[in-house]
Amino acid sequence: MPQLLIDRPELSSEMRSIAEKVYAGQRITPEEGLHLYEEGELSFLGSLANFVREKKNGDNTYFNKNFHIEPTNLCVYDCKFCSYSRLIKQRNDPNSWAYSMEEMMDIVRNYDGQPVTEVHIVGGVLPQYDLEFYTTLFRQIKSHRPGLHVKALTPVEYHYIFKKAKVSYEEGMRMIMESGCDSLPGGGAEIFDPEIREQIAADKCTGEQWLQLHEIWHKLGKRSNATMLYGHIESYHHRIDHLQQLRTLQDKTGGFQTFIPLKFRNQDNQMSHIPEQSVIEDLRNYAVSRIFLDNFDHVKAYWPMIGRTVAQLSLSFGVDDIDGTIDDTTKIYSMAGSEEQNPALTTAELVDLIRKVGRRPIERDTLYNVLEDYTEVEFESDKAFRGYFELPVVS
Ligand code: V47
Ligand code: SF4
Repeated sequence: MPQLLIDRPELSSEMRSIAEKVYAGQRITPEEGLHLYEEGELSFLGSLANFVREKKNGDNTYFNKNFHIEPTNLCVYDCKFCSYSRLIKQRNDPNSWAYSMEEMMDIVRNYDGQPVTEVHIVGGVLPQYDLEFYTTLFRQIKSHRPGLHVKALTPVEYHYIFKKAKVSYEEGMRMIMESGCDSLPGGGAEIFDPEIREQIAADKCTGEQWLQLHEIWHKLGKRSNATMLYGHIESYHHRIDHLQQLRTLQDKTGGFQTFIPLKFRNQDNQMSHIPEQSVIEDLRNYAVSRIFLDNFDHVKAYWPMIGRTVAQLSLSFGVDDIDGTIDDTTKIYSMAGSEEQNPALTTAELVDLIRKVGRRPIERDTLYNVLEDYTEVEFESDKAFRGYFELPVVS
């Protein structure tokens, strides 16, 4: 099958040599990555990325049972792409919120008795949500439900709260680990290039600081995710630079679990004049990321951001994870114009999405331990559907 791709007569010698490298399990260079972005045709990229995906994960397509807590959308920063945040002076805006510790614990308690395995905590940055606040929150969650994996906050928050508490990155990271934070989500990475970052996300932690905090976290033996915000004012060159910096850190620590490309959504933010990229470009981006990041085990299409249909398509373009049930607990992407306005999927719906494109639905925990293989599991809804077609025909 791969041979068929290489044998295409119209393939340039550069593309053939890249394909040969990928099939031989060799790493491609940044120049070759750039060439894929600039010249790679969709079906060619898809075949190569699918080869890598199947080599690493077969048909397995991972999801989890999770919910989010977004402590506040008030923020001291003013990222130009952010539709979700409000400045402190807008605290009376009906679309702003700031939960107390007790309100956040109520959200956790709402899931008592439900089979969720992960809480994902991320939101705006505010002085009152400081190191003391978050370490207390993590302790309270763990004491209420020790088995719930706490995936919380990004270097954007950590840089801010450690500075305010006058602790070093190393001390701060140890403190949050000891208080019950289990892993870091991938947010806040945006684009590492300083010139682009300055224009879209001035003042918050730099790309270098983002990488440094993840490195320290990995050296404590913990895992994290990585993202890239694409499809705004960056060029392919900036994307490759970003991917290259992630690949280099991953060589050093091996601590990243999954890479999540985040498509710039343009509703109601200061960059709304920039048109969103096409679905073809989204699929090309998933594919190039999968091919380039040879040392990442997983690439995720976050369905509340990209929509469930494109998430399904992405499974043929290098993606092997579509995130979780979510239960309508995040507003970041509904406020930015995603087609998913109330993101919530039942297990049966997630499984159905994955099965319909011929892949194996696997429920995982945050660290990719397999919890259940749903390939052959039948849901009540499947039975009802089959029953409908099996009704005896009355003449
Ligand atoms: O850092 C904000 C992005 C991120 C917009 O680790 C936007 O499993 C596009 O990182 N258009 C936070 N993107 C979300 C995030 C994440 C999501 C799902 C799973 C995981 C994980 C991590 O959202 C921010 C920023 O890059 N973002 N606004 C927007 N208008
Ligand atoms: Fe604040 Fe995060 Fe939005 Fe930036 S992306 S304004 S840091 S909430």
